[in-house]
Amino acid sequence: MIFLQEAFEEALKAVGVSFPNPAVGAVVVKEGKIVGRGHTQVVHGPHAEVMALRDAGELANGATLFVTLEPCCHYGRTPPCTNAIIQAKIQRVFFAHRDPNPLVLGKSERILADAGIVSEYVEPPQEFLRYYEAYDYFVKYQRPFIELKIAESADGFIANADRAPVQISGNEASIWTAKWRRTAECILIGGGTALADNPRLTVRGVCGNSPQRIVLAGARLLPRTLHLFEMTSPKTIVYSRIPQPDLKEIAELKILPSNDFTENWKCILRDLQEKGIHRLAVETGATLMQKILKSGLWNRIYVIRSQKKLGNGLAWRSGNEPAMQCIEKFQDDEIFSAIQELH
Ligand code: AOF
Ligand code: ZN
Repeated sequence: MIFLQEAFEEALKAVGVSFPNPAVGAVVVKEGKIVGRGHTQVVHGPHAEVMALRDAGELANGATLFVTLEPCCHYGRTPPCTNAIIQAKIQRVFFAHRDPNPLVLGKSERILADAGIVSEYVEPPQEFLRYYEAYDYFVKYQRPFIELKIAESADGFIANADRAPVQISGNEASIWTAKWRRTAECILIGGGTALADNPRLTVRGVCGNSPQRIVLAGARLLPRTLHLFEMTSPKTIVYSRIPQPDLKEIAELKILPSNDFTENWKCILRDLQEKGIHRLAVETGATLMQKILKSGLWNRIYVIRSQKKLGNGLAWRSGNEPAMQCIEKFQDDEIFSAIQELH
């Protein structure tokens, strides 16, 4: 369904903008052509459907609406999208996910049917099958969905022995990573990775927003020269146990309360929960990965395994890892994943 794919591309523009509302995209289609597009605006602003219908104007009359999430039918901070759809005289609605919000779930289909509008659930495109996994989780548990990612060589190393950065995975995996990053509102790395790899953590090569950057610096001092501090809007958030004099004014500094990793991790997750963040992407090195796995406070893990061997280097596995399944095969890499039930 090409138009649903287009609606998801729209939805990506709302990630990191619309939270705590879900990031939704919509397109209005008439005679095989897109005549209106829209995505969810900042909270209190219009929903995706309203934006797309405004964009289409008169052309919405008799048209089909493709929307990534079941349209809302309740008065929240904004009026129901079902009203806007009925008023615009849309003929048919396709949506790709049922809204778990109890005020909405399953109700819009009947309201639209009563107005003579057929609405139908259709499965999302393959790439977006897990797109609303984090939103569903947030609605159910009021907590962010935590996704971990690490890349290893065929012989299980994540870096050379001297910790010098080395490109392990290939081009297709880099695109996969960019596409993964753009679905998260926040991305977190450890202080060790920040210092060794000096990453930018931006979304490049594909459309989408770069997530808010977060560094868990622990007891490491970070210099202001890192790429992470080049962009000051929004400022990168740095959690540390020590003051970071070099980062005053260029980062959002937060002091961690404890010497215990799990306590600190809970504190970070609470902050994200309060902000209404649905998905946290974590790109870890060996130490942080093992600490998070040990804490049990994570939801999904991705391991990119390259066909390339390093021969020697920094290993990350300690036996703590869950059993994983291959979910994607590329020319140079395979992606393995596991999910754990966490309430
Ligand atoms: C839609 N389209 O783009 C979004 C929806 O308080 P409100 O009025 O902004 O409503 C928020 C709820 O609406 C949110 O909890 C979720 O159930 C739904 N989000 N619905 O039709 C959208 N973002
Ligand atoms: Zn709505």
